[in-house]
Amino acid sequence: MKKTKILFGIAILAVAGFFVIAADHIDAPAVTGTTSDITDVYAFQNPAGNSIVLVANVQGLLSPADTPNTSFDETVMIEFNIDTDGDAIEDLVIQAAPRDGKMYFFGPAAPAGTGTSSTFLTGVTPNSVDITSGSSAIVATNNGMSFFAGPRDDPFFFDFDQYVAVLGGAPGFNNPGVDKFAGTNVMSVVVEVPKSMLGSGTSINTWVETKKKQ
Ligand SMILES: [Ca+2]
Ligand SMILES: [Ca+2]
Repeated sequence: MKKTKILFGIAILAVAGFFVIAADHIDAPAVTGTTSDITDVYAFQNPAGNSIVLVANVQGLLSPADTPNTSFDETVMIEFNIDTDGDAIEDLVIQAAPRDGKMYFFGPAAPAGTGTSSTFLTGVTPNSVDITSGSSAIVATNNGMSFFAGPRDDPFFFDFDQYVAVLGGAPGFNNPGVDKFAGTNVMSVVVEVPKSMLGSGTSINTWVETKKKQ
């Protein structure tokens, strides 16, 4: 259940970000509105329980009008970190990098180094998927893995106005709430990985980093 706790922690961070700077969907000025700007991270099992789906959403608060003009930054790598032995240090990574209309995926494989700097995995054959431009998703599947990259409706639901009201003394949230993100898009990178490719550990912790080419 450690994974659940980690995901909850991410949700809390997002909420805290909201309060301070309007949204975690808008990070520091250097990354706001770019592929470096992570909005949310999701990880869950497929219904059969034999694979893990990892989702990194970036570049939040895109309007439908702006979405067709938005693309992934080719100088930014999105790295999924996967810790399989509970020490909060990545044992495996999956790296996603766009080039000429395709998103390339490297891994899962052990990274050359851990921490804040990353280099592309070597000795692995990357998978790729055509980057989706419209609402109809292009999904590529190879070797039991599935891949997607492109714009999606932002799945993060948050009743921000009522959140502010609760902070001001309101008794609680309404049912149903009002999704402040309704009608906005994110750029989404999704990879589904068989558990058999993630080692034999008893837990999986995962987080996402974005890395700008130096
Ligand atoms: Ca580890
Ligand atoms: Ca890393």
